[in-house]
Amino acid sequence: MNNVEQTLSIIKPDAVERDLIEEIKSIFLKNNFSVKEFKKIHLNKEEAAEFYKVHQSKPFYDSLCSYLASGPIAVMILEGENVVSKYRELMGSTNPKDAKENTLRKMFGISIDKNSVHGSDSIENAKKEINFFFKN
Ligand code: IDP
Ligand code: MG
Repeated sequence: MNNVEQTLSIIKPDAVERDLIEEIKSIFLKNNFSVKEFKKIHLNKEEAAEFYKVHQSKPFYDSLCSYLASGPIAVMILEGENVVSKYRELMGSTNPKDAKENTLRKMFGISIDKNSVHGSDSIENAKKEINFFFKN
């Protein structure tokens, strides 16, 4: 297989709260993404701020970090051919209102902040984000 990549997926608090982990995981498997690592954790605010520090200059940074730390999340390493861009496509637009049919954010997202899933936006950031959650 060519271009086998890994990316980081987070099922955010709004989706964990609605018991959507298994449903979203089954969609990953249908899309031929394999789940290499999986853990459910609850970040504190400082950890969330560290994870999202690329957004520190944005007006919504503080609420974004509070939100990610507001409840348990499910974190996964997904692996597959071109998985970084394929998973971004499967997630859909940041704002669920703009997301296309059959994307995760269209199906499950509530609002731009409670948009159910996170995915790395490049191979380089995928490496950093995987390391953030799964370094040992
Ligand atoms: P992405 O998750 O589609 O990569 P980013 O621009 O990286 O989108 O933003 C990170 C997260 O910050 C988004 O998933 C969303 O939850 C939140 N966010 C982005 N833009 C806004 C906004 O304008 N208001 C509130 N939250 C936002
Ligand atoms: Mg992003």
